[in-house]
Amino acid sequence: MVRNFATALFASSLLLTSGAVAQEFDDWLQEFRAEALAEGISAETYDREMATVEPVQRVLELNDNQPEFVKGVWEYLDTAVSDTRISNGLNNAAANEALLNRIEEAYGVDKEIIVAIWGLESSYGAIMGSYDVLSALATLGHEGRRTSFGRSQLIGALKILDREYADRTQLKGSWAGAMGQTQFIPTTYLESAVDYDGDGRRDLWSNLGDVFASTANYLSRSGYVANEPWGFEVSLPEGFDYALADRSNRQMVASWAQLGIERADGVALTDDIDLNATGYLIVPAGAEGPAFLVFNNFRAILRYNNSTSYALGIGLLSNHIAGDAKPLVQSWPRGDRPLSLTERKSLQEALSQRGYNPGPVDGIIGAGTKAALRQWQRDQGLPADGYASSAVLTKLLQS
Ligand SMILES: [Ca+2]
Repeated sequence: MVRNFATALFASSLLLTSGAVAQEFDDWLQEFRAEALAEGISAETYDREMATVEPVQRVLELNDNQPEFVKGVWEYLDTAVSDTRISNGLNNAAANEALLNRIEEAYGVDKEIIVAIWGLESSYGAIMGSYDVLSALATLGHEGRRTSFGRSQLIGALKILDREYADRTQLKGSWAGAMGQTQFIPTTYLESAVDYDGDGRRDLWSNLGDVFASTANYLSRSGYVANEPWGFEVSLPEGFDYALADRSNRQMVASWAQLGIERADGVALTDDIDLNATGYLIVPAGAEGPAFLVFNNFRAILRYNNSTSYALGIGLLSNHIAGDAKPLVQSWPRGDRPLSLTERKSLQEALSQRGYNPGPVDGIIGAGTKAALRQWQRDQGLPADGYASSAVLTKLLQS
């Protein structure tokens, strides 16, 4: 009897809890309504579309997920630039050659880069995400570590519906609200999507002209420069100061050539390129791995997804699609590995204990930690690449 009573109490408190959560989410939707209306969304659109919005547990889980382990850039590239993705890219580029040529000409963006983005974002239209974008964005806007992103993108998605650019059944995408064949978030859609075929809709889900032109338009608006390479592998002279390999250190090709940097494929650095083209050096796996000189177009690709691995994946895949890929001269340090979150924190602690200032012990290898690591490497007579690998942590702990 008592036990039954306790069970009943427990069950009713569970119901109360989930009821309270639902009520709280509904209250938030009501509160957000005023914000959406102030942004120009009609009350009719808001009430019609938001009536069916629900919090998505899986979105919350993915949003909270800060992985303990990260992949080495080479592992990422193995998938991004796999044989399958290359051959599908060649086939898809050939099947759409005339359309891609027209769009390349119109926007000044290399068609191989457009195809590579299409390939990485959705496997050439095969995987676009099946989350209801409004529900996913409302979930992010309501709670978690990206509420301002969720709210602004939710407003964007509602504008798309309010202006009838797309209907609700089309508004499917990734858990973070990226939509269509090249995965535009709603605000990017509103700013950069193009109705290339002139049918009155900016259809990034099923119209390839709209997909390619929108992607080219976004890259162009992000500073893409026609007739400039994204980058290429380089070889660095003996004793090179790796502190120069930094995103903030942008120099003209002529200056890099003066430092003794050469193209890894043996072509002179100053051949076939505007000597005033400005680039920076990246060593994505530290001094033990390959180095690349990257230009404005690499930065434009980073505006798509702010990850060096991603931009490198796009660049290398585009070389394959253009038919001029060369194998890397310097191989990746596959025997080493990037540090886990716990190890990144112990690296920061160890630097701090040795009198270097890496900033807060948060496991984020930002500019401060890199500078501290470089200083320690310099003091040890090691290449100052600031790359936090398992090998460097071992040396640091032994020092
Ligand atoms: Ca269209």
